[in-house]
Amino acid sequence: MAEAKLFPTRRLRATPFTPRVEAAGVSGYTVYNHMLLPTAFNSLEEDYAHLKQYAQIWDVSAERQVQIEGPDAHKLACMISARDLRNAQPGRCYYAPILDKSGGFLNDPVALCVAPDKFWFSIADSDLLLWVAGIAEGLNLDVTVTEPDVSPLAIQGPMAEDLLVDVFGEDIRAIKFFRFATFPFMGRMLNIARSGWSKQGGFEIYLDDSSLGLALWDAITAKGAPYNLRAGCPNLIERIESGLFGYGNDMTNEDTPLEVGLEKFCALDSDAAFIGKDALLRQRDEGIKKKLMGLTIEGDAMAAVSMPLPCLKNASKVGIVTSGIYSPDLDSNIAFAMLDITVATVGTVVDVETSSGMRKAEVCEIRDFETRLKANA
Ligand code: THG
Repeated sequence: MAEAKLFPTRRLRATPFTPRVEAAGVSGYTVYNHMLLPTAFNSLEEDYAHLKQYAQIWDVSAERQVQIEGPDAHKLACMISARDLRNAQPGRCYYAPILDKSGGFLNDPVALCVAPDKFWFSIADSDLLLWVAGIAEGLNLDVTVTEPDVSPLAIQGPMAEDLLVDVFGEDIRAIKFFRFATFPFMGRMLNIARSGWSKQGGFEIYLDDSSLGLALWDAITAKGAPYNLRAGCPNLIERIESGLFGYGNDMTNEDTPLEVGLEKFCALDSDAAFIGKDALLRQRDEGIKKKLMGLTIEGDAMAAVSMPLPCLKNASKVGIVTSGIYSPDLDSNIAFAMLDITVATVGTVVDVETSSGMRKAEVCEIRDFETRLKANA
């Protein structure tokens, strides 16, 4: 695609941290929930190597919160979430597929139970607010559905914990994975969770007052030197190795959790009721026709896949590569591909139509990338 600049307008929102992100030398953005989301600083490969060794500060404000608050908040949260939230506890995060009536993904947020009557759905890139507010209105539920002034700032990497201890104190260490606690900052109490869109460890700070964005960034970077802290962002190479899927790229409303391999986050074997459940149960009985799998693609180091690449078997189309790039640590091109069930088996070889010609590719389990990295380590 052309390397033209994005023209800023009111519809393309900056974040409370944008001035610092710019000063840190952001080299690429994507648009996510109508907001700027950095995609690279130095280069994808340098950012990746640094993320695996040190600490990075990520402006992930674009992971907007859909807030549901009021007497019917829990009821509505349960209805829209395939994840069983019936026992949701304050201080916990839940990866929660949100499905339409056919079982197709509308979003795959992290749901935070902020209080028994208050939930934040920390969303991927789709206008989930409209769906949630529409259901609330249609059912006349006693809730308010809003996008509050909340902007997540992630600290990721193996040194993230020590850094945040220097900023917020030893209590940071007590936060368990996918839990959050509150910490004071300039007169506010911020939710800080042990979570984030990498598998290098780290935290997400939910800043609930935009006017403190630069002060928060500066307070953290002031303590960053011992940890070689740099600005970073979700990294394409690391997230493919780690098996983290991007909504809109790896799955859309055409795909269900069974096809993407996310059924473990869906309450199919309980009496939890949620939108899309009947369709998923039917699909489970009938069997899926396509599945998201891993691929290793042969040949020279591939550039980041920016458009779906056709996958062929005996010259017939059998699927698409949804995300892919060269992994330095695996010394291989790695990818996710949505494949016809007839070829979605480990060891099957398909042809991928890349920008640099046809290449052979071998199907693997997505978790094999992480297994191979651990074996190499
Ligand atoms: N953080 C926050 N909001 C987000 C994301 C995030 N919104 C958009 C996007 N990322 C949502 N997608 C994911 C996908 C996976 C995970 C988090 C967000 C994740 N999964 C863990 C895993 O698969 O091992 C744990 C899941 C669990 O145990 O519930 O971390 O990153 N705020």
